[in-house]
Amino acid sequence: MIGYAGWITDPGRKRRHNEDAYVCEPPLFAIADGMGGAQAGEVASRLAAAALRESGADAGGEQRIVDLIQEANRRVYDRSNADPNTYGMGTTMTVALVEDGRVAFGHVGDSRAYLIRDGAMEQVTEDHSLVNELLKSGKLSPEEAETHPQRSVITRALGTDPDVDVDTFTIDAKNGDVFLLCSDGLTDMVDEQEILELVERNRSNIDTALKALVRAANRGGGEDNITVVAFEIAASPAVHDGQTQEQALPPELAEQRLEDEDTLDEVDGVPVVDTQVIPTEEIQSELEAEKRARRRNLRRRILAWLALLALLAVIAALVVWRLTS
Ligand SMILES: [Mn+2]
Repeated sequence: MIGYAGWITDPGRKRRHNEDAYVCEPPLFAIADGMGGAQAGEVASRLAAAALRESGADAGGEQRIVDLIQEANRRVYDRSNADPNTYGMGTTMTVALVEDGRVAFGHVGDSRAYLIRDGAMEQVTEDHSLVNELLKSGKLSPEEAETHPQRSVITRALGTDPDVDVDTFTIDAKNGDVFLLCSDGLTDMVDEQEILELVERNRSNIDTALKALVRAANRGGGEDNITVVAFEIAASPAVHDGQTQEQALPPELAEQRLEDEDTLDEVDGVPVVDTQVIPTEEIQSELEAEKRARRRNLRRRILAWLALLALLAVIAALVVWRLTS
């Protein structure tokens, strides 16, 4: 069963708005990282999270999650098409549903889910991002990937098409497992080893762990909104003593605060790289074209060398002929 469950969200140090949204309604958990100009990213992620909260789920596994995500996708897509101010908006979404000792996942975009088990941490979702495509095709090393200027290009999102392709998988849970759902504002700023250490060090109080993660992300630059949802699989339910979530605002208040911020002038002038969606097929055909061009080049170089060698052979033959005649 689910022991402790909690969440934290923070705008970070560079952005005035928080375009992340979350769902923490055990046994249903989710995270959404919105994108789109002006404040459309907030609209997208909040619409998607609201769709999940409204429908709710306590059973049904992967299929139920796919249905929820499709519904969330339709809502974002419809609004985007109806409202020119939000046209082109989208959001990532990573969903977990705990049921009968198993955790089912649905995933779209570059937010992440991690499993911490027996002192080790493993990313269980696959990033739908340009950088991950380049990594998989061997074009980038893991070190290069960390600082790649187009880290924010994702290959899949909710809201950009009438249908969305959802990754699904299920993990058999063990007592003591901790699952983290987090936006890239955490994982771009804090390396995995440090995330693991911070959670392990505060294993007895995950609220403290969540705060430590946000602090670390802000220390690392806080370039993006930081949101983490954590839940633990335990033999008995956690005792909630009223101390939990003391720092984070409840959803209504958090939204209130966002609305207040919306009325402020946009004057911070911080250059923020907007997330873009480029489908995997496009990236792959681009890589293919590059490969073909390289092969063509190689062929051309080989021909040039052969021509040069032939020329040298002719000259050598002429020289030999002159010397011997
Ligand atoms: Mn983000």
